Amino acid sequence: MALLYKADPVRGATWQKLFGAEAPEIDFRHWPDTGNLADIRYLAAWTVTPDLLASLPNLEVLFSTGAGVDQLDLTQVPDHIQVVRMVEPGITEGMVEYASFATLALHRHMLHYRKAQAEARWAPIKLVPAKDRRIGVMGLGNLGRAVLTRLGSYGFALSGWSRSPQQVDGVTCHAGAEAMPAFLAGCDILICLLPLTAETHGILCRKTFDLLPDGAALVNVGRGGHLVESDLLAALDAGKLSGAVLDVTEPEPLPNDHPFWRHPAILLTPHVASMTQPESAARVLMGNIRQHRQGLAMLGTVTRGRGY
Ligand code: NDP
Ligand code: OXD
Repeated sequence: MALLYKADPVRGATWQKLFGAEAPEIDFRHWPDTGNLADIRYLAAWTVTPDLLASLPNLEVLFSTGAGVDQLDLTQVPDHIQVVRMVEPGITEGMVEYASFATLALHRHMLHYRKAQAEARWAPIKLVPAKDRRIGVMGLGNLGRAVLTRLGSYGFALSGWSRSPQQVDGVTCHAGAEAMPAFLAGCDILICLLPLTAETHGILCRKTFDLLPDGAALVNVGRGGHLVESDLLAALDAGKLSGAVLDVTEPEPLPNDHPFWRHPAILLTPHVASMTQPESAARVLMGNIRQHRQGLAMLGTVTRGRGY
């Protein structure tokens, strides 16, 4: 029974060592050293091609090496293969840090001060207490919940929005499309932590921005495909939105002449909000393979019909 790893080679070398030491019963194979392809039951990859899948006749589970699975064309993955995304503490902690940083930067007017400094202007803005700043998170999954819990420690007023009803301590939760206007009306800072699916594609658009309070700000840490870029630029230029922190774009990287690079109200980072951490992720993968060998549920199993 073998696991084939085909992704970042540096992480692969770390995982090979860890599997050798902690899960010797799992035959870890690092692409391109595949050995006999018929032995491979598990594949860990960021993306796959139909040819690769077709070459693995006994594949049972495809593990995404990241938290999202939108980079995989699930229609190309045969139905009998389970798809599992990465749910591991390293990704969660990275996202909690980044979302805290972005929220605090917007809350404390750092985009304004960045511009003022560049212009040698001393331009203080009145401080808003955290309890009077309303933060809303779209997506109450593994990451959205963890982010809200940490933001709660600063005293912000918190709300969240998901597809099905959820409960998170200290957070006003909304669910479904019909609850979206009420949710958005209470977000001074809106954080997108949704998976990219057919339903969520383009969700950060003019209609959404219009439902936010005037001067609200946006943090997009989901996927570039969530955002309608021209609608964001129009909302910033009209003053409807006051700023945006964007970690994800479509495409990645952005072309050099893209307006986001130089927009004074946009803080752009190159998809670094969070990263799979090799050690903690390897242990989650080992745990999942052991669960699967025993016929038990795995952490992060994707529901194909929902796309996440
Ligand atoms: P989860 O699958 O755990 O959570 C997804 C949440 O989104 C759930 O609450 C779900 O609702 C909600 N949701 C899904 N579709 C809809 C919809 N149509 N309307 C309303 N809510 C919806 O995902 P994670 O928290 O683990 O990750 C979220 C995303 O973060 C990833 O898919 C990835 O795109 C992004 N990410 C970005 C990183 C970066 O570095 N920028 C790093 C890691 C992840 P329900 O609870 O009802 O199921
Ligand atoms: C992920 C990501 O999905 O890095 O893990 O965005």
